[in-house]
Amino acid sequence: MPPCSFSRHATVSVTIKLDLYFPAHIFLPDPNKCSTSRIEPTYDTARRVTLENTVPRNINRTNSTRTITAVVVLLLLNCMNTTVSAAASRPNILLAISDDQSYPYASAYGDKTTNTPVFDRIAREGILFTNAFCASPGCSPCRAALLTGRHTWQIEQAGTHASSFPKKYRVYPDILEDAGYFVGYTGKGWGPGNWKVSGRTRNPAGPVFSKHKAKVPRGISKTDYARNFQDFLERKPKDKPFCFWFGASEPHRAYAKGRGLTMGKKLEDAHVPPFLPDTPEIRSDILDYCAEIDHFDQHLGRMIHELEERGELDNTLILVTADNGMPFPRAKANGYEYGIHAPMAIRWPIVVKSGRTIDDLIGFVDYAPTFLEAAGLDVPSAMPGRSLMNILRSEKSGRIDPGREMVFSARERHSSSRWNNWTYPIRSMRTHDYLLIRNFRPNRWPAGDPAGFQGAPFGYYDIDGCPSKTFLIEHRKSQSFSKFFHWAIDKRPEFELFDVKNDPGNLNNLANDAKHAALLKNLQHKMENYLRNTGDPRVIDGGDIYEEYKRYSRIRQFPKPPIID
Ligand SMILES: [Ca+2]
Repeated sequence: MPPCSFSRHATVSVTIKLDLYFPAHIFLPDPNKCSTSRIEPTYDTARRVTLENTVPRNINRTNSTRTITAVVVLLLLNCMNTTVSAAASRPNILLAISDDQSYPYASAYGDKTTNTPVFDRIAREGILFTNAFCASPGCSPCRAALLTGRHTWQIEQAGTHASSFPKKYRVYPDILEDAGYFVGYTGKGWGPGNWKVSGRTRNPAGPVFSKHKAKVPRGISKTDYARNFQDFLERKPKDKPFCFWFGASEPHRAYAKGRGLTMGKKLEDAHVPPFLPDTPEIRSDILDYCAEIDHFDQHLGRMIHELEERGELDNTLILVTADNGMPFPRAKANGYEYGIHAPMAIRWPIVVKSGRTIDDLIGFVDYAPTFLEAAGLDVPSAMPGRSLMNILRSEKSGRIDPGREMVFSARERHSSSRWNNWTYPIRSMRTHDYLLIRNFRPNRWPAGDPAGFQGAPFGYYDIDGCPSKTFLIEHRKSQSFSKFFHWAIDKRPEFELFDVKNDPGNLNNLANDAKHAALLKNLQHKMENYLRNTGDPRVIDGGDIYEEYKRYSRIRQFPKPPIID
């Protein structure tokens, strides 16, 4: 017998009665822990439907006889349906992740060029997060960190781009599936990379639901994400909660050039980051990027409509974000703000008080622990991330958790863009006011070797091919624009320090500024300690192991550089 006087039936009955009379947030003894903890009386949509179907609508405090009758009926129903209720009391989990979208490109953040009413609704009816940071500025390592709840430097090959995904690192969809969840994904799961070579039988994001295709404009994925989600829901057993990964391929390049303008977006509305030239060409490229963000948002809207139709929306924890920053020079594949700072919002109305904006620093390693805790599961000790449940349950806005002092992001190899398929190792540490970056191999080219491949005049292949990259290369000697080119491609010092509030484009490196010397030392110490304590090979033994991890995508050949490090 557990050392506790509450049975599961008794607790459920009390919970239902409270659901009739009291607000959603009440503290009761937890029968499992015998300590005061939170119980969500309106947690269970299936149970609430039962309630509405069986209890007279006019039940009230003055009609005690009918109230007692209702409670007795509910007690009996619960005795009959304990197993079903136990499963249904867990929320559905919907992760919606776009591909290459930076903060603040969503209309909820005030961006004028994106049109994201669905993201805005999630934020309005839940929480808008202003400080969520990707685990890596690249697709596969960031997705692997999200899936495992571990930093990229803790998951071997999965911590670099387009490699493999060792089977020993468990992912949250598998853990939830073992706990009774129905699991699936559509669009882009974990990738690019080779999960089969690791002995896995499916993408780490789960079983794929991507067979439904749609007619779409050029540049947009043919996968009909929302229709596939519908397919997934139709296959879901009624008594199981679900865990679904909606991975859009947008706004990853390539874009149909000029599509943003064609859609009616205006050049003057485009938010041009400080490290890009403010020209019509760049603005138009940004409009095309925003047009693809809109596509992601529209499919999310169809998914939410589907959940509403099925009565499943309010018991679904929806988290919307992006895997890394915008595919522009000095953004994606960089440790700077526009490479790692992501849009993020969460809606889960039976637990989360709406209309809040949270400024706490959030890392992608926090999401798997959040999903597991929301599902009532233990968070494995190997996950360094911290569940967001305390923030979700809080009713406050602003900064909530004083323990959230810093978040980390990391990259190794991105594209094949240097001699010998070298990586470009970066670690970023973001506090509320500063961004510290360590470039572990400062003799290498951060955006890739300058030499082109197979006759191309220029390389820099860690920058996606695009009109903005072409513009920088073509204007590299222009008096007005050469600085933008050099910001994107020049070699960087080992340490960079930025004041993120006054320098959101991260252009003024304070690492050599005497006034910031003490701060730099303090932050370097914190970064070193954290990386060492979490087993980062880069600080423990130099991290040359990263050069050995196989890349499964295209490999390019470059001339041997003068310095081999
Ligand atoms: Ca991406």
